[in-house]
Amino acid sequence: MTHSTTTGPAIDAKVDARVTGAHDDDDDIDDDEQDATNGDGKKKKKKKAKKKGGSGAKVGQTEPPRVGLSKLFPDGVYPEGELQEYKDDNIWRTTSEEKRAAERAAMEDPSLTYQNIRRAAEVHRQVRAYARKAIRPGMRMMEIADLIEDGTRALVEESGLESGIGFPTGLSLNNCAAHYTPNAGDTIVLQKEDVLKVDIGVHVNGRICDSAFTLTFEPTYNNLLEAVKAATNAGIREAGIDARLGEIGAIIQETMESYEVEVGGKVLPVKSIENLSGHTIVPYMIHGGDRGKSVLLVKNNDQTRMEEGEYYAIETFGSTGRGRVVESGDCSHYAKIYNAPHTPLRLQTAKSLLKTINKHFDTLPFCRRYLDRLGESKYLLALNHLVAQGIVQDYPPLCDQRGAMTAQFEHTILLRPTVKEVISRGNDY
Ligand code: HZT
Ligand code: MN
Ligand code: MN
Repeated sequence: MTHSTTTGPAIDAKVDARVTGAHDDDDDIDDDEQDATNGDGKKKKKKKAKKKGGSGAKVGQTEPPRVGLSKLFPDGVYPEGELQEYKDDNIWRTTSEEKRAAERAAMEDPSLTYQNIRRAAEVHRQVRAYARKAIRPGMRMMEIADLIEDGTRALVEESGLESGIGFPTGLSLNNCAAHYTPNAGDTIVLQKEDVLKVDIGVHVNGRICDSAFTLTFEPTYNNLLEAVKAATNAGIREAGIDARLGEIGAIIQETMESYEVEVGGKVLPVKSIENLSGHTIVPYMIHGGDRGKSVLLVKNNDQTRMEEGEYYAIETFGSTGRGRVVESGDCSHYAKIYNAPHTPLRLQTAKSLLKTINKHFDTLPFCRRYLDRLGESKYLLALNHLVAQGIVQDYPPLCDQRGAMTAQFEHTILLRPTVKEVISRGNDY
């Protein structure tokens, strides 16, 4: 395999990658990146060293990305995400000696340290930068999934349950908003008219970075994307210790629904999808399990408050359709249910499959492709049995009505004692 290098020697990598990390909002870097990659796809070698202090992303990384992050960050210190001050009532936290002490404690305790999630987030930024460049109409969905997941496995230095993919790569198209990834035999080819949601999960020691963006190849849906990006950012801004979940939903909806989009000469309102939500994340569990909290995308009466130390995936979905999803199509995503009942399994194939799941995924979501690559075959009956027994949860694709278009943007945030950290923020979204 030939990997062209985007940059100079790896020795420069640490400094440069950090420059381009989380909160570099130099706009002309984005333009620069585009110039370097549009066209025939051959122009991969771009001199970056010259542009001081803003050489664009992933210096020291290859294309496709294959350099493990420990090579780029030998001291094990990963870039902080975007820091946002808590709002009005909570601004005292910034200077509170008690809260600063809590922060120090968190930084010292290896089980609580933020380095795990920051490493996952840096992998996310580097993988998605490549995904954005490489994904083109004409590609099969399977190729797209592999391109992303091969990158994630390499950069996170996949190792058992210590580091790896956080959940199956979501590649939902058009009216489908979430939880589609190809199964073996899938023949779908990406079209230039498609609206593709790219939802990537990376974990380090169970700390999952859950972040997603939307790709289009025609300008028609630019406003839809702007609406959803703005709604997600409004949700992030509103989030904070003691913030009420219902109020965050209201602001998300207000922001989202202040946009409209013109499609084929018709003006359509953008609707917040009313039955999708953001969620807490706890180690090895993409949604906070029994005590999980959800952040709806519409105004509601949930008085539950966010709390110090929580991790949230703040994600919003906009739609040109009804703004409601239903389960539709073949299922690809699954996850073991935390606290599943101890059901004795009579079906030997199900017992054996459960062993595989326990060993390779524990409670992390997985998809059929991941079972295929582990050498499992003809497992569908067993898998369906585990679902029927309440041991595994299935997560079928979630789609709005035919003809509707949906978009998503998502970030993982951490409610630190003194400050809100938008872990997955990049110079792209
Ligand atoms: C479930 C299965 C997966 C969590 C949200 C989500 C992608 O809709 C409580 C609130 C991956 C993730 C999830 F394989 N879901 N974020 N990114 N999907 S969810 C949910 O099931 S549970 C939202
Ligand atoms: Mn996601
Ligand atoms: Mn999520």
